[in-house]
Amino acid sequence: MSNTILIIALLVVAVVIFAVVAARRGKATPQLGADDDLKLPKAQPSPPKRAKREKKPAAAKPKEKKPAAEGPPSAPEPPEDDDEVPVSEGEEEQPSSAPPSDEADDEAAAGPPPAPISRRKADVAGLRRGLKKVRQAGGFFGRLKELFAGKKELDPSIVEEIEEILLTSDVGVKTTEALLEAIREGLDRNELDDTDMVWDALRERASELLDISGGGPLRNYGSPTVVLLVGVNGTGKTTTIGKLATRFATEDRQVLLVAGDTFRAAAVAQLKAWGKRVGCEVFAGKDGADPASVVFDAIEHGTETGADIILVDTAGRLHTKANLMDELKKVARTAGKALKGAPHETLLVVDGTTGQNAVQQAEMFSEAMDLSGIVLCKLDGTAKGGVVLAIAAEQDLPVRYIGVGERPQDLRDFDAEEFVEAMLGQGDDAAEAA
Ligand SMILES: Nc1nc2c(ncn2[C@@H]2O[C@H](COP(=O)(O)OP(=O)(O)OP(=O)(O)O)[C@@H](O)[C@H]2O)c(=O)[nH]1
Ligand SMILES: [Mg+2]
Repeated sequence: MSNTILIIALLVVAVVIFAVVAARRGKATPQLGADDDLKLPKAQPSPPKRAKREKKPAAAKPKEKKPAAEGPPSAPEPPEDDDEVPVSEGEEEQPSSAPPSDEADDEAAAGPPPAPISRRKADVAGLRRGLKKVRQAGGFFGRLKELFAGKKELDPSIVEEIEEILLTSDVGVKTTEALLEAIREGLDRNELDDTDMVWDALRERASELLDISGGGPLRNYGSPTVVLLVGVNGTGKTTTIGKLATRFATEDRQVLLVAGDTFRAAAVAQLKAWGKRVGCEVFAGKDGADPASVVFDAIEHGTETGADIILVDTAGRLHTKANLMDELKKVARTAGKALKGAPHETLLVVDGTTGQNAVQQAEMFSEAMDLSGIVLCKLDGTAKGGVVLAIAAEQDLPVRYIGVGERPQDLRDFDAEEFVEAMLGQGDDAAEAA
C-alpha cells in the first residue's frame, strides 16, 4: 500500500518537474523573427540621384549685420590656407561650390532644380535678325538653303554635301556625325523621301542635341545669388554682366556688380560705367588687389546690403596658363567662404566667332572649374554659328544665354527650339528683317 502511494507521489513529482521544464523551454524559445529582426539593420532607402549640375539654393546663415563700411572696402581677412599657397597642378581642390558628399545627399533631397531667375518671351524673328550673318547667302543656313533649294528629289550625294557645310560652319566632327547619323539612318530605312524630310530630320536632331544639356537662363538660388563670369580675354564677360544687370534691374532686383578684374584700371572703369548706366552699385577693391579678397568682401557686403544678385567680373585669361587658372579657382573657393554655396553659377563666356577655339576653351575651363553654363557672345558677328551645337553636344554644358550685339537688349535666353527655328527654320527673312 505504502509502496503504491510512494509510486503515485513519485509520478506526480515527475509530472510537475516535466511541466515546469517544458514551460521554461517554451519561454526560452526565441520568438521567430522578433528579436532577430530588431538586430537586423533597417532597409536603407537608396539615395535619390543628384540632378546634374543644378545646385541647391544657398542656405545662407543669417549673418550679424556689420556697420556699413565707409569709403573703399576694407582689407579682407585673408582666407587662411588660400592666400599664400597657390594650388598646384595635380592637387586641384574642388571649387568651394562643389559640396561635400553629405551635402550632396541634402541636395538630392532638396527636390527639383531652382527655377530660372527670369525668362524672356520667345522671339524667333528678333533672334533671326541677330543671326543675320548665319542666314544670309554664304552663311550656315544660307548654304544649306541653297543646297536644298529647288530640289525635291533626293540626290545620293546630299549627305556628303550637308557634311561639308556642317564641318565648315564650326559644328565640329563629332557633332556633325551625330547630326548626320539620323539622316543616314532615315535614308537607309527609306523613311526620308524628299529633301524637305531631310531638312526636318536635320532640324529635329539639332534640337535634340541642344536640348540634351538643358540650358536657358540663370537659376534663382535665393538672395543673393552669386554668379561668376569667366573666360579668355575679350570674349564679352563685362558686356554680358552689363546686359544681365540691365535686365535684372528692370525687374526690380537689387544688383551688385563686382570688379574682380583687378589687373587693369580700365576694366574697373568699364564696369563702373555699366553700373552708372544701369543704376546699380559696383564694388571695387584697390588697384591691383587680390581678386579673391575683393570677391570675398563684395559678397559679404552684398549679403549685408540685401543684394538679390551679385555678378562677379573676372579678368580674361588664357585657359592654357595654369597660374591664372589657379587664381580663378581660388576666387571660386573664396566666394564659397564668404557665402555657403557661392558661386551658385559659374558661366564661361566664349566668343562665338572663334569657332572650334571656343569649344577648346569650354573643354579646358570645365576641366579646371565647376562650370554651370555657357554664354556665347558675338553670334551676330559670325556666318557660321555651328559652334553652339558643338559646345552643347560635345561639352554637355548648358548654354544659358547668347549675345547677338553690343546693346543691353542683345542678350537672349537660350532656348533650343527657338534657336533652331531662328537658325535653321525656313522663314521669310526679308519680311522679318523689315
Ligand atoms: N558684336 C558683338 N560684340 C560684343 C558682344 N559681346 C561683347 N561684345 C564686344 O566685345 C568687346 C569685348 O567685350 P568685353 O565685355 O570687354 O569683353 P571681356 O571678356 O570683358 O574682355 P576682357 O575683360 O578684356 O577679358 C567689346 O567691344 C564688346 O562691345 C556681342 O554679343 N556682339
Ligand atoms: Mg572685361
